[in-house]
Amino acid sequence: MRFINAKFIKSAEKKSDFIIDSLPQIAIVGRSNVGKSSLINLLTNNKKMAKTSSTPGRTRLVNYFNIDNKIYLVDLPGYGFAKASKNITTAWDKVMNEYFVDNEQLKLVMLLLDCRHEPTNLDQQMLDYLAENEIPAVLVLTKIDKLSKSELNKNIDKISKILRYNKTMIIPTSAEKKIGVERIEQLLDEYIK
Ligand SMILES: Nc1nc2c(ncn2[C@@H]2O[C@H](COP(=O)(O)OP(=O)(O)OP(=O)(O)O)[C@@H](O)[C@H]2O)c(=O)[nH]1
Ligand SMILES: [Mg+2]
Repeated sequence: MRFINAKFIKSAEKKSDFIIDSLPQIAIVGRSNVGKSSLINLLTNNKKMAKTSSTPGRTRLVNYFNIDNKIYLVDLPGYGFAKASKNITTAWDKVMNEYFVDNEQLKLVMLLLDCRHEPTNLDQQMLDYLAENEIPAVLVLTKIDKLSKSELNKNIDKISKILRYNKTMIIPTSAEKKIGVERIEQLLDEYIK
């Protein structure tokens, strides 16, 4: 699918605010600052669509973007925000769990990883959690403009080994250099059918 018309619909703080209708949902998760909001801006070709920030933990709500009345892209709060208090972490778990469990419209989760860093325990836990709940997930690498081609390939090998995830299925992207849009568009076609 091509993303033509994207529209921010709403931010939800709790389960009763979540959108439940007939449109498929594609969610974006990953640690704070990994580039979730930037990926939405890349896909929708609009730098102002989702709020980005150099301050980690900016997006604390579940944000819904309607794409051509075909799907929702859902920007989820980042995990592993170092400054978050224990309470915020717990609130995060609760909202996430409510979002993921029994969400029949959720067709795919894109789990974002910064291509420069090794996956953390939280990334591993997220991937395991999705697998346990039988939610399809793909790995998307962000910020590939920050590495040379050979460094990137080395890191893809490493990430694929650590997470035991087929490396040909890992999608490299750069919001900065606008790389990866076509592959994600093709991928979504497979999951929203
Ligand atoms: N060079 C480069 N910088 C990027 C890229 N994607 C995101 N960034 C930068 O990384 C920072 C965080 O990006 P966000 O998109 O706000 O990250 P996020 O995952 O939404 O963060 P939270 O909402 O706080 O969890 C910003 O300063 C972005 O400009 C990219 O592809 N290349
Ligand atoms: Mg964000």
